Amino acid sequence: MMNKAISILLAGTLACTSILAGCSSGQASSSAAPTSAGNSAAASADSSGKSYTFRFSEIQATTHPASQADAKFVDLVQEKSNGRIKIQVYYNAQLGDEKSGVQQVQYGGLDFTRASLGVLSGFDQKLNTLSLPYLFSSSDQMWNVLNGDIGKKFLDGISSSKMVGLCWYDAGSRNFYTKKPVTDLSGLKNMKIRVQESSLMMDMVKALGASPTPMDYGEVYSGLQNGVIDGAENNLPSYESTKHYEVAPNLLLDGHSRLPEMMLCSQKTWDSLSPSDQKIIQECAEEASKVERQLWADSEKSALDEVKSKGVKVTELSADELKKFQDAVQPLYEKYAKDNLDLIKQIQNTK
Ligand code: GTR
Repeated sequence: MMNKAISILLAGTLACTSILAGCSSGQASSSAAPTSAGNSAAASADSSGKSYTFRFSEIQATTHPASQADAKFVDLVQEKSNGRIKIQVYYNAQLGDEKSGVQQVQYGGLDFTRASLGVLSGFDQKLNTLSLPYLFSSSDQMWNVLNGDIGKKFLDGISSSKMVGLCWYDAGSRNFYTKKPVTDLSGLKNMKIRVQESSLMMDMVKALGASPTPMDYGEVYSGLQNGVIDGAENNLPSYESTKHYEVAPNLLLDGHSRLPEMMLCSQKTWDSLSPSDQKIIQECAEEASKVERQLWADSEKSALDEVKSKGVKVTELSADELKKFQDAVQPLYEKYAKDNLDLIKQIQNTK
């Protein structure tokens, strides 16, 4: 992962470059700077014919399924716009960490990003409801919720934060991984566990008896290596692609949270597009979501095989032990969703 100071500097430099580009072509938007249409056949189709180069911030490495789906999205947009709409993805947090990526999208300094609900619920508190531990019992059930009215309502709700929620990405279920072996709930007691910057995730770790330490994703590897933290929690493709398993080789498959992710467009960028270009972006995002879901399923399996082959000790929980985890987090439902219990029921009743 890139050093934070360098990445902020780089983000600043790129923003300036982009602002200059915007100024020279006389456009109001800093990053949505139309240039002369490279392909006049495309321009004569059903759009205004403007060309754009947008920026997309992705904190994951290029091998991660989210990154691969971002790349698919970019290709589809380029293809459907006949090359007029180009999107450059900056992987590996080159444009800053996840939270600052969302902030930049919010004020229009960046055009697109992809973010976990763990981070997004800091922007739209309603998303805490969807982030509750053990809310979804399977990936299929989660997708039936996300692809239905409830998912649509939460995507649309992000517009109050000056962003357009384009589609959902799967992010599997999250599991604890630790330097020392942990095989049951009591083993987590007082362990320093890294969490995303999320009050719900902090409360969840506390409810399970451990001590939450919020930390940037890019600092988790060294945090584990130096012993600043005893463990962390994440889904399997992230555990594998970051190589956190090298420094925390004990994986506890407790599947505490399914935190889906959203692809976001800046409202400012969105408003600069014609309705037909908006349609292209929306349709390509939905297509990328389908691709991501499949990529995710494949990579969850291969990531588990990969970490096992690297010597990771994997613990599965008995039904009784799993119930202890589920019981311990119940107070979070009261704290984060007491006004939304009907919605919780509706989600839980979705097959
Ligand atoms: C990953 C997610 C990232 C980031 C990370 C984290 O699963 O894809 O966007 O939120 O978790 O824990 O910081």
